[in-house]
Amino acid sequence: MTVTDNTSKTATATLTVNVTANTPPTLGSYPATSVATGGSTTVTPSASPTDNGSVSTLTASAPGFGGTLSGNPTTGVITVTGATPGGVYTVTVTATDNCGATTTATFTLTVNSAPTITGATISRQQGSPASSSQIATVSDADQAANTLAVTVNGGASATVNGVTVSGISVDAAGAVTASVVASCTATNASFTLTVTDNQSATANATLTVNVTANTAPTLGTYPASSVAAGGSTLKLRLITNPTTYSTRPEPITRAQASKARTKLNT
Ligand SMILES: [Ca+2]
Ligand SMILES: [Ca+2]
Repeated sequence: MTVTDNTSKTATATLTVNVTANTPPTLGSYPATSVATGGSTTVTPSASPTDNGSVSTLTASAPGFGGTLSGNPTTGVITVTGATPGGVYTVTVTATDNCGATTTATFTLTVNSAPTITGATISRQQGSPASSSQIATVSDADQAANTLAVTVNGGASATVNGVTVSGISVDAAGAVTASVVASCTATNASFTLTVTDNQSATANATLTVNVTANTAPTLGTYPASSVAAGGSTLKLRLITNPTTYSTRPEPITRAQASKARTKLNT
């Protein structure tokens, strides 16, 4: 540098400017993220991007991903829209500074298809023993059906109007079975079945249980019978039921005869 006065005398000195190298931007870390097929979400990093100069652009890309990924260079937030097709992707986020230096970070993006469930309509008779029925069918595009979780009214079992559903299981084909029993006073009941996949996506369906009335027991017919006063034996024979009884009259004691007569008269 040179200074000159009005008589053209000069003096010089040196100005030294030390230049340190540009540094690339910094990026926070991004969490693994799940989004529904066709859905949208935002992914927020642990820290906003920084730079000694300025962050010019923030971009994101994932090979095979069919949706849109866009980045905010100020906040670092990545916006995912139109996520498709289903699958697991590695998203690379690139921050570029005003000198063209870059820094990258990656995160896993899972595009998840929601599970499906179709509820059944079944019947039970009041007071009949518990039996197993198929209560629904489930599926999921991303995982085996028998790895899906199914609940009834939010739990492993439920009772509505005297109808109890319990012991839910799902087979590889997606058939959901459970033990279903109706009490002696049960009436028609419906239940909400919920299927949940490994990304916590859910779907609901209704299980309807139609309850038929209890019926009275059946009995065979009995013959008119007599017993001699003071006699010591009485011959009785069942005419129709149970059929496994001997058809031959069997001798019985007076005490047995009295007991049988009492029962017949009540
Ligand atoms: Ca820089
Ligand atoms: Ca799924």
